[in-house]
This record gives sequence, C-alpha cells and structure tokens, in this order.
Amino acid sequence: MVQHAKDISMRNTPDTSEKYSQKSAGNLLKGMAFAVSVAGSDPSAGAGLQVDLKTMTACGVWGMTVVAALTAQNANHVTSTASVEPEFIGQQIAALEEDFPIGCYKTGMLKNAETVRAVAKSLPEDRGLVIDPVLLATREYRLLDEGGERELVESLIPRASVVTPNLPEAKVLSGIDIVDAASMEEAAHWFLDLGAKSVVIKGGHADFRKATDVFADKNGTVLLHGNVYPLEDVHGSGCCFASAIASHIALGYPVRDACSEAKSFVDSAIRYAVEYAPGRFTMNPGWQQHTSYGKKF
Ligand code: PXL
Repeated sequence: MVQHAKDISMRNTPDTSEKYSQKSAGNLLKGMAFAVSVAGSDPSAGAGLQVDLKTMTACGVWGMTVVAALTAQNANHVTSTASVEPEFIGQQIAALEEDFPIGCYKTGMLKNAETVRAVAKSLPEDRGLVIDPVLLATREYRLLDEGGERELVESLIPRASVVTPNLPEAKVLSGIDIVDAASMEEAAHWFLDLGAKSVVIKGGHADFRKATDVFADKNGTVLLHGNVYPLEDVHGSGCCFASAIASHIALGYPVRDACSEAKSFVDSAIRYAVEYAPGRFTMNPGWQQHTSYGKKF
C-alpha cells in the first residue's frame, strides 16, 4: 500500500528517469485494458471523442483520446470544423505509447488527407485498429474531404482489424450501389480485398433488412441483428459502436465476438437514447448507470 502511494506521488511529479518512463501507467493500473480514440471533438458530447470515452469507460477499459480534429456543434448541427497540426497528432500518440500498453486504437473523424497521413504514420503496427470511416455528420456536414477519403482508402483501411462503414459510407468508398443483401455482401468483400482483416457494414440506414449488420472476415460472413427503434438518425451511434468494438478488442475478445458484444451494447445505448434537443436523439453509453434519463422503448 505504502509503496503504491509512493509510486503514485512520483508519477505526479515530472520524472524523466528511465525507471518511471517505461510503461509506468501500465504497471500502476494493473489489470486495466487500454484503448485510444483518435478522432474529432464534439463539444455536445453526443459523438466523437467524447462519446468514445464514455463508451470505453462503460465497457470497462481505460479509454484515452488523441484529438485529431475539432468541431463546433450543439445538439442540432455542426457550425464549423478545424484541423489539428499533423505533427501534434503524432506527438499525442507518441506520448501515450511511452506510458500505456495500448491494446486497441479506434479512428473517427479525420477531416482531411494530411490528418489521415499523420495518423497512419504515427500508429504502431502491432495493435488492434478499428477504423470508423466517418464522412458526414448526420448526412449533412462534411467531416472528411475528398482527398481524405482517398487517403483513408490507401493508408488506413488496409491496416484495419475491422472497418465499420455505414451504408452511405460503404457506397461512397467502394463505389458499389448497395441496394440489397447481395450488394451489401459484395461491398463487404471490397473492404476485405483492400486489406482490412474484417468489416462490419452497418444496416442502420437500410430500407431492406433494417438494423442488421453484415460482418465479414476470411472465415465468411455473419449477420449481426439489432432491434429496430422508431428513431431516425441517433447522433453518435457509429462512434459508440466502433469504440465498443475497440474496447472489447482491448479486453482480449476475438474481433468477431468484439463486434457482436458491441452490437448489443449499442442496442441498449439506442434504447435509452437521450433527446437532447426537440426531436434530436443521441446515444446514451451510460445506460447501465443513468437510467433516470433517456427514452425507454
Ligand atoms: O457521427 C459521426 C461524427 C464523428 N465525429 C464527430 C462528429 C460526428 C457527427 O456529428 O461530430 C466529431
């Protein structure tokens, strides 16, 4: 006990000695799993880094954040976005790598090609990697420009443990017109052919087989079924899903199991969705604790 307290106080004073620079947080936070979101900030905390962190905490991992882009937004809309110096993104990742035995990274909004390149260059090779190819905020405001889309396809998706496009994102990136179950599977194979180890194409926007996702890897395809709730877009659902997958990978689940655990977590976060502006619902990753708010179906 005394030793532990001493270690903590030493961590709180700047100490660059070899003794305290090697995976020190990993040693102190024994038994924790570590996951990192590399994404954009949403000040309303419905999506982006903020919902990622809430999700990771709820899934039982030590979540951390690398700020890769910024948005100004409230419960209704995004009003503007800004980028982060590519070099500074690398510095944030390098700082975490010095201290934490990170099991899985998750990427979200990356704004442009420069940012995607900086992230690809800075991420270590030997970690779980969930790529959420965020293109638009609720089908309106562009969160990744066209150059960024190309860079994502070239330098990040091929490295993914799993890539998690929704239907519109899968259509734009693959160029495949997804209109039914067969074309959804074809698109899933397009991501595998690109080099991603697995893919989940989310069926939330589908007018066929609604709320059913397609998971595919080299062993084949499985369907992940969810409940259909009477809500249009729930803000932050993609971020929450990808973060829940990253958390379960960090906890040691095989990717396919991580995806089905995440699907069930997200299903509850939608069931308890929060109406934070009239008619605007956002995810409630705290559904296990905060059932006093949120909508019950
Ligand atoms: O849901 C996609 C998304 C991701 N990241 C940030 C966002 C949004 C949607 O608004 O704002 C920062």
